[in-house]
Amino acid sequence: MDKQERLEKISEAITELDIDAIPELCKKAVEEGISANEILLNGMAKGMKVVGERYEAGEYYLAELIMAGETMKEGMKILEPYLKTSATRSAGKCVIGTAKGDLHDIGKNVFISLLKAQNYEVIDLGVDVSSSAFTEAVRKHKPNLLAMSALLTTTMGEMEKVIIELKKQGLRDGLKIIVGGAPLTQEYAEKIGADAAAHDAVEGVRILSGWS
Ligand code: B1M
Repeated sequence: MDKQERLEKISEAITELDIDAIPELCKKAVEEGISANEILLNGMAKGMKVVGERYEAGEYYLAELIMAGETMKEGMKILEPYLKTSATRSAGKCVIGTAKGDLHDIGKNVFISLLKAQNYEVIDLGVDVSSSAFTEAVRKHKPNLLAMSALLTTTMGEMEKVIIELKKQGLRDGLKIIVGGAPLTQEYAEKIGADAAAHDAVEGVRILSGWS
C-alpha cells in the first residue's frame, strides 16, 4: 500500500467511525515512515471534514459527530509520542482554551500537539472557558502567548470579552493573542483586538514561530 492509500484508509476510518481500526492504522502508517503530522492533517483531519459535510447533508446526526470525535482521539493517542521534539529550550509559554459555550476540542488538541512538538510550554484550560478563567490563568501563569479556539460562529464573540477583560485588568501588554478555528478570520481578529487568526493548526504554529 503506498502512502496516499494509507492516508486514505485513515481518513476513511474516521468517516466510517471505525474506532477499533484507527489505532492499528495509525501505528502501521508511522511504522512505514509517514510523519505523525501528515497522518494527523492529511489523514484524520481530512476524514473529519467529510464527517462535517455528512452532518450538514443530514446523513449523519449528533451521535455520529460524537463517535467521530472519539475515533479521532484514539488515533491521537498513538500519534502524540511521535510529535514530540528533542529540543530542550522552551519556545514560549502558551495559555490555551476553547471559548465559553463551545465544546469542540479536537482542533485545539491538534494545535496543542503541534505546539508541544515545537517545544512550547502549554497550559490547557480545556473547553467552555469563561473570560474570567482565561484572565485568571494569564495572571497566574504569566504566558507570552494566549490562544483561543472556537468552532461555532455563536461562540466567537466570547473571545472579544476575554480581550476586553485582559485590558481592563492591565494584562494585555506583553501578550500576543492568537484566535483559531474554522470560522475565524484575520479581519475578525483585528476587530476584537487579537494579534492574529489561524484557520488551521499548522498556520497557527507558523504564526507563533514568527513571533519568537
Ligand atoms: Co460540532 N459543529 N457541534 N460537534 N462539529 C461543527 C463545528 C459544524 C461546522 C458542523 C456543521 O454544521 N457542518 C457546526 C458549526 C456551525 C457553525 O457554527 N458555523 C457544528 C455544530 C452546529 C455543533 C452543535 C451545535 C450541534 C448540535 O448540538 N446540534 C454542537 C455544539 C456543542 C457546543 O460546542 N456547545 C456540536 C457538537 C459537536 C460534538 C461535541 C458532537 C463534536 C465535537 C467533539 C470534540 O471536539 N470533542 C462535534 C464535531 C466532531 C464537529 C465536526 C464534525 C468536526 C470538528 C473537528 O473536530 N474537526 C465539525 C464539522 C467540521 O469541522 N467539518 C462540527 C477536526 C479538527 C482537526 O478540525 O476542529 O476545524 P477543526 O480544527 C482545525 C482548525 O479549526 C484549527 O486547527 C485544527 C487543525 O488544523 N484550529 C486552531 C482549531 N482551533 C485552533 C486554535 C488555534 C489555531 C488553530 O489557535 C488558537
